[in-house]
Amino acid sequence: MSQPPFLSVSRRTRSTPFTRRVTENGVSAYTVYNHMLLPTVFETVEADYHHLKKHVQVWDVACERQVEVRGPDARELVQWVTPRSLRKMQDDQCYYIPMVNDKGGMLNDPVAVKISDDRFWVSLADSDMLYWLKGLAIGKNLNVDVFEPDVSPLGVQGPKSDDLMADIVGDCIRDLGFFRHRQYNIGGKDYLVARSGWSKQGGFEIYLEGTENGEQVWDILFEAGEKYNVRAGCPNGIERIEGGLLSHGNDMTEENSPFECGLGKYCHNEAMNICIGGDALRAEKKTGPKQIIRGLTLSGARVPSCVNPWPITNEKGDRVGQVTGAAWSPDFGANIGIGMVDKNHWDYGTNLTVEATDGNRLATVGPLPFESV
Ligand code: THG
Repeated sequence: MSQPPFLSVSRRTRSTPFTRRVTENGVSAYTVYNHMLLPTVFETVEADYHHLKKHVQVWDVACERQVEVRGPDARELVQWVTPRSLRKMQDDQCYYIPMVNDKGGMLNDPVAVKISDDRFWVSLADSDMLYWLKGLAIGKNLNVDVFEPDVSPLGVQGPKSDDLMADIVGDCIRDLGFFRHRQYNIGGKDYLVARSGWSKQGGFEIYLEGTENGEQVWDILFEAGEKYNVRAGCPNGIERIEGGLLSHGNDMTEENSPFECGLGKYCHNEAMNICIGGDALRAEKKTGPKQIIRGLTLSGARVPSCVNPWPITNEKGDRVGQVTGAAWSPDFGANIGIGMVDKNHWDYGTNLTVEATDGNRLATVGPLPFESV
């Protein structure tokens, strides 16, 4: 087997306030996300997985870039771009929001962080929503500033993350609700900290403002974390499939609707009446989607990584879907995958064929997230 290619790092593949620490902690692979470095592996994906599910990790997820929307029309702009109703959203809440185009296709699936009625951060997945939001604000002549602030989320993920954070900021953080945020003092400075993150192991995201204190915050976490066996980590390709966490650009693109992505619960009638793409979404809500995201269990030896979608076929050989992520799950003792499956084939228990890179596999359709063992 030939070595995988290296990534050439330059100014365009932006570094983060934590990159030096990530390097010192032995990062072994990166991807690029929002034009910024995102670690993908430290030891091995499988070793990182076991550690994440048992201890606590610090994640450089600065690539979850923020678009700040600030001004009297901030809420109007954010509500215009999502079918999720923001009416009940409180000033300490984060909402997972589908962002759709004029046809109802998924442009992004960010976390919206509400700071006040006239100030939101839209914490992006990997697509250039800064220009979409800026363009819409200009086109509609809204009274808002739209810009990318110098804010870099740092994840603290894993079952021991509450203990670690409580040691640093006090036991009050244990009461922070899921997808709620508050200011906490770390090393003499207040930061917005939310209970959120791209794992199902529990944890927080510290929104570092400015670049200069990145290593200080990192070092505080590692010093206090020694007794919890803290390590540098990153979003994990096995754990995220088990947990059914979607990756925009991989599991879904602009070709897919929120209903296809299992995000129909975030499409509210009152919001679809006013948001971009709302007409298309209301029509699809009546008929139902033509395909839907599912978990798949694949037979055979350990699967290779799924770089480009693997076709799913039925017994006649017709294409009825595609797998967009797959991995061997040690805890399930099986190959697990995530993918879109057409109506008529999407019932749990349906057996299909997946054309993986290294050959065909039997596949059984099941729920997402995978049900815990
Ligand atoms: N945190 C922050 N920004 C982000 C991500 C994050 N931006 C990029 C990316 N992740 C956006 N995508 C997701 C996908 C899933 C979730 C969050 C962001 C997530 N989903 C919960 C789940 O599926 O269980 C449910 C959340 C809910 O229903 O409210 O957490 O991770 N800052």
